[in-house]
Amino acid sequence: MEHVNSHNAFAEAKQCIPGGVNSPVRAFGNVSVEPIVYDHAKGSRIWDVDGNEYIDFISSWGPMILGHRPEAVESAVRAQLEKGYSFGAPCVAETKLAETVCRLIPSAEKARMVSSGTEATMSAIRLARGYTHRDKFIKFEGNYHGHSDALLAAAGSGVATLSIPGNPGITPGAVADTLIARYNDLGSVRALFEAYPEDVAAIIVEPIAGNMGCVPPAEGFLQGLRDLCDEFGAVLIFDEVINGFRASLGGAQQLYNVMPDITTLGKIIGGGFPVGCFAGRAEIMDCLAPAGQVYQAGTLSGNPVAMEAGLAMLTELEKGGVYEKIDALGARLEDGLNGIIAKYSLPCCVNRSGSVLTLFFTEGPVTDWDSASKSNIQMFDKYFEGMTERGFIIAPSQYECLFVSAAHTEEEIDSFIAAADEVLSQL
Ligand code: HOZ
Repeated sequence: MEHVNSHNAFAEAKQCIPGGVNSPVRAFGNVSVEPIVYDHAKGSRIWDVDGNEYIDFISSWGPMILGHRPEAVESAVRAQLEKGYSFGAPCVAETKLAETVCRLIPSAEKARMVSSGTEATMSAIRLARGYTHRDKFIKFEGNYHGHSDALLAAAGSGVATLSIPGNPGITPGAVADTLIARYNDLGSVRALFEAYPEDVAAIIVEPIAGNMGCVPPAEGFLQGLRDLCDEFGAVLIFDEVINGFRASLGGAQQLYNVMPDITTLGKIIGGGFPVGCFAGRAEIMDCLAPAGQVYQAGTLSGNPVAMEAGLAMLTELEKGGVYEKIDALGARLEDGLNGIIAKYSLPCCVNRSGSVLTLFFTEGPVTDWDSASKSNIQMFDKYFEGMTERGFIIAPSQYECLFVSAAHTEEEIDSFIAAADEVLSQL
């Protein structure tokens, strides 16, 4: 494959954008290949600026659950463009989207729209603190909740990928109330509550972790968090920016039947446009200004184009059939990869939750950051390079996930498995 135009475009980007990217994982810091610069996408396919065609398994890190440019979303966006694209004032679509969120997400009674997952999570923490009048919160090592100061401690995603130490720019004061527990380890959470019984405002958790690779919750882990929050009077926040409308139409909370107090959403809820949302029990949500005293705001919050895109996306998902399809494709992919691992006795394992999957280059089991970080990054690099050369786009980091969409076919999954067989046989 020729990558001349991509190379030149990225070189130009580096002149005016730090590192050439607007989000660090995209810089391919975990692998030895240069970033690919894309031109257009449709369905399961994406094309770079050299005209190379790939099957896309990043799916914009999750939002393109129906594949790229589904007709329903495109026509909703076009229709709104004719009517105006930023009002900085209420619009009907934001109410319809909030109603839809409250209908689909089991624990949501009221919802506030923002423009990104980062905004949703940082606002959810502020809200939990304002509601409980407590300062501290618990997060998990290897979980990633966007890039606000207090939440970046021991984070997954790009922080883990690039091994960024200590997060320069974040003051000790900003993280003084951030307590770190171990994912899937209820004992580590209880120990923090017992050390600060009156001070913990909230637990924030990715109910299915997706930023240290895919790491599903152990049996009883989420219910255990619910119970601990009830025992110590803390708010439980599920960060469902990845899992929301992905793990099921009602997110991970519906799949595991554990209800948080606040849920953060992003990615799919915007249909590919920049939307975030936090939603929860009315009693808590009504602490937000102007109903209450906890301040949070945004000029582009509830943007009409983004709201129409999200609404069209959720309406399509509500028609049914998508989750059965993508989960079955995910299972087919998992089986294929496990077959290859067995065939070549590779020190690898696969973690999957529905349509989200990670091939880890460690024997596993991978249940937390400690076990995920044992992965062999050199092997991952070779796998990534081999798959890219064969026309498959996967996340350029061991600590991210592969996303199957409803636009993928069984044939495409089988061709991925055949390519992976070739690549992994040479490791
Ligand atoms: N935080 C995203 C991965 N978990 C990466 C976002 C991006 O680079 O687009």
